[in-house]
Amino acid sequence: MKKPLVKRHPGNPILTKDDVPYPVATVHNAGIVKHRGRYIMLFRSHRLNGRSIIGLAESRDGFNFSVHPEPFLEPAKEEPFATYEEFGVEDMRICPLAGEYLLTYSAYSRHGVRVALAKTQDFKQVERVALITAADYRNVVIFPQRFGGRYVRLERPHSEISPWSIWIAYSPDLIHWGDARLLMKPLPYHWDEMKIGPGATPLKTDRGWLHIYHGVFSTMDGAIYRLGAALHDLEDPARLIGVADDWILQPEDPWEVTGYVHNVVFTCGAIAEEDGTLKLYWGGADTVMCAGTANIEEIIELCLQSSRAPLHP
Ligand code: BMA
Repeated sequence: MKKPLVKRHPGNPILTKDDVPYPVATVHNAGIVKHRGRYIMLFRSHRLNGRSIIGLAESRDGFNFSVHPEPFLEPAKEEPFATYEEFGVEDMRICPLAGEYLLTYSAYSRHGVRVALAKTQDFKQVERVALITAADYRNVVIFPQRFGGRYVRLERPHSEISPWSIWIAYSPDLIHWGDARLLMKPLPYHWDEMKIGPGATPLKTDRGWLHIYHGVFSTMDGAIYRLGAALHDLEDPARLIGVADDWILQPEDPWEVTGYVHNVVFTCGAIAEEDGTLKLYWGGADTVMCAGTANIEEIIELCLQSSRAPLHP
């Protein structure tokens, strides 16, 4: 048997609801970043009313985390955010840029799902900036660098005509976004045929921006969420250098196969270590947090050697 690209951490699941000092039903879909030598994880939890909040966990080694006594972000009380966060806040991504951290998350309300932007410098004070999409968007990841003076993001709008694909958009100020373009679509009869969406904040490597995304396949037993890898040009992230045809991770462990939503591995964050190791984090079955390691070069090779067309005719 070929050895798996992503090696699961033996201590998985690395974080569960039992580690959280306030009442929650799940711990999953966490953004992650290294801040002053520590790993900071911003994870999603369902409260016992079924709506989501974001908690904070901290670690020295990236695998053993302890959770802060209070949630990090709960639905806002102030407008305009209160109206759009009424049903919960979900799936936060962390983008380190120019000495601060940009936080993007899904804001749910009776008006649909849209994406909000907040900022922090220290993970203590958090300031909401703006709602940066209209409804029917999720999974916004911002590149941790500006290109030609502009911020760049990957996003996942949804329409009946063009279901759940990955687009790119640009902004001069993080508030106003435009110049949007379709980059990657689900491929028919492929592991990602139902939908795809941005996953972890893209990681800068010598050979391009590595983006770990999710793809979904629909079966008679429900959907299966897996993770794939794509490599974007360093200078022009709208140019895809390679998209791996094979997935890099699928639900296999019992806590990925069974849980709140069966058969889900879903990432919102990964870390590129200086020694060339990728630390990848994913929610298992929307219930627990898991981690694994991979060799960044091997994932890049997969993107280049077995590349599929990002857009099919
Ligand atoms: C997606 C999002 C994710 C979740 C996944 C599987 O639509 O809601 O947060 O992990 O479904 O339930």
